[in-house]
Amino acid sequence: MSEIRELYEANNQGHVFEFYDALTDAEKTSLEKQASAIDLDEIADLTARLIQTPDCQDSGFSEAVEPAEYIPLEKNEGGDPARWVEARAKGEAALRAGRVAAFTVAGGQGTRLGYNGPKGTFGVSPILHKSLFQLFAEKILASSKIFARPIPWFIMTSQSNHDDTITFFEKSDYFGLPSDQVNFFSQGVMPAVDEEGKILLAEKTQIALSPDGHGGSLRALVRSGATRQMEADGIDIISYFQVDNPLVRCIDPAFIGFHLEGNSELSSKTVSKAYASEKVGVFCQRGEKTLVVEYSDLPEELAEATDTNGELLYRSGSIAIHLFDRDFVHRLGSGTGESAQLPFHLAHKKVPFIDSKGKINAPEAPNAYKFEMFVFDALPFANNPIIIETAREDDFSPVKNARGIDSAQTARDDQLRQFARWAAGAGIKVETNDSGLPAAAFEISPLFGDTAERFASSWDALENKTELTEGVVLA
Ligand code: UD2
Repeated sequence: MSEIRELYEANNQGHVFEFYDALTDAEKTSLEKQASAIDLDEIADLTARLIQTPDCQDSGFSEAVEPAEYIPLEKNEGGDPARWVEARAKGEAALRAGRVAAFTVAGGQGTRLGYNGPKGTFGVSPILHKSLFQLFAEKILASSKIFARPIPWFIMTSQSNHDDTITFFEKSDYFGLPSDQVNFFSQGVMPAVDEEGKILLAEKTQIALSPDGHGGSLRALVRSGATRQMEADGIDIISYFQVDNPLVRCIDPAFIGFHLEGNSELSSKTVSKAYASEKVGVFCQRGEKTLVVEYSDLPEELAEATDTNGELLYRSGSIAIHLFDRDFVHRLGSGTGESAQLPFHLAHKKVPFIDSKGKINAPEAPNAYKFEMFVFDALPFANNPIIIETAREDDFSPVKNARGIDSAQTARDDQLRQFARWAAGAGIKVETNDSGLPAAAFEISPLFGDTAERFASSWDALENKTELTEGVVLA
């Protein structure tokens, strides 16, 4: 019996090799490879702690939690415009020095959107239906040109969308970016288990594996060699954003400046929650530690509690935009340092599996547990974490659902509103409704202008100014 099979037998997971003897040599090797990548002690420990004694799960929420402090936007109450000017200059200098990389987590399965393909390939821009990846590529290219330094872009995929993601970039010629500026790596996986912690088989040759959560990005950055490559290239700031947000400023000088000024290992952007039940985590403080309490863990009465001004008390929403210090990622991603390991969270899901008779079961109710890490759980480990406020309309409009809130439609409208604001700011007459939505849909490419100021200067320089009527694209 092979060593790995013996190990599985000894750990009460021998059923994984139930059909092994009837497999071809190639299938045997493949199953052994999958099995060797799983840390059985970790699975046993997670089963005992999270599944069998669920009260042990630390959601981050406790009595001692208070709303976290943040740096207000320059235009908002308490904002200090001079401080923002200084931060912006500092960030621009770091960009000109080539210290920044962009990083997108794109390993999620996009189940809620119901789109068949890597989420980043989903078309979102109002006229040209540019994909999320294309918008990010053009924003990164625009910043690379402005700061005269190529900004490397790291993209984390998952096993199931890795090849399709790369093919998409190859077919589109990397949207104008030099191909060696774009780096792909796949995130880690965790097996799905039943209530007793038994690892499920998806097929006779295949363990039921799923991505280890966006928190897995830290160890994937280390394992893939990305942090070492960054070190060799003089990059020490990683600009992290999710694949689902077409409005995100992939590269934001003011944010970078605040991160550097505060000597922060992990900085985050916040917006005030739009309503109490909005599905974003909230930034909190527990003693000295900053943390995010996920929306599903914040008790309803606290989510709805208001302060003396009638504003939500826990309003500081996490929109999953962060800056990581490279050495911090390396420390946490390689699990060095005292208890430097992100916790796992449990998800109870429907997972099809093969039973001991070799029959495929498609459960109608959740039958299995998946283990995921969340990237914001890195916050309590970080020295000097900084949170800055950002304007929702310029940084956050996620595409999560097929329709309704946070859908392709809302993201399209939010892009159009941004284009209309920029146009109005440049003195162009644009007819809008009360919500700021322009009557005629037009599109501004990030390469024409990726901020209000850069749009205005490109517009100024434009010789043949067209009217911004339906379908016009400024590229
Ligand atoms: C996330 C945050 C929420 C808020 C919101 C903003 C969590 C648990 N919650 O909610 O607090 O900030 O985003 O939009 O994160 N991903 C991977 N690999 C994985 C899982 C996810 O790369 O294994 C990526 C995924 O491709 C996407 C991002 O992580 O870019 C967010 O994942 P999600 O859609 O599961 O997060 P959501 O909407 O529950």
